[in-house]
Amino acid sequence: MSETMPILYVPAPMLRARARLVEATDDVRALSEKMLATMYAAPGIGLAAPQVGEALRLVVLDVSAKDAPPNPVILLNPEVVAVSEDLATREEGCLSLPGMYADVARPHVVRVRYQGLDGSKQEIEGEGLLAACLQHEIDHLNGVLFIDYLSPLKRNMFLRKLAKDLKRERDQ
Ligand code: GNR
Ligand code: NI
Repeated sequence: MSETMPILYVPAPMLRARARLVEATDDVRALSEKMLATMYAAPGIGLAAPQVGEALRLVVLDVSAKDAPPNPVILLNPEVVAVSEDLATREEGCLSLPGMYADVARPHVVRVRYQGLDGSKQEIEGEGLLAACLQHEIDHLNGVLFIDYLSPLKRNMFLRKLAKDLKRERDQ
């Protein structure tokens, strides 16, 4: 397996930046391999380049079940092009907010246009967990985190708890 990368935690400014378009280059292919290794090691079901310190519109994900064969997907410049009217609520977590989980309502189905690692145009339609993951990762490319969908009270509670948890970890 490829080498892993350190994951940035809130409040790293990179997590609030807008990421730049990427081209299908060898560097981006190498980065996507390292991101997949980082995501699987975490473990997580998705990872966006800003979470590993690269302000690029690059996402990796794998929502396959634990007992199923791996199904890595790499998306360059993903964009949501259609969403269902119906919403689904599920509990989300984020590798950049370790230990924090909250219910988030999002469109149940999304269609996403992106480029593959060879630069080819692709589309993927996802529902359920895949839809939530696609939207969560694309949000990262725009500096948006799942806690932004919570009430300010709940968000601030999370942020204070996270700061405390991370300080405790540093001081240990
Ligand atoms: O591992 C992750 N799980 C998850 C669960 C529900 C909705 C979205 C996600 S993505 C998250 C990994 C992550 O932080 N990706 O940016
Ligand atoms: Ni995340």
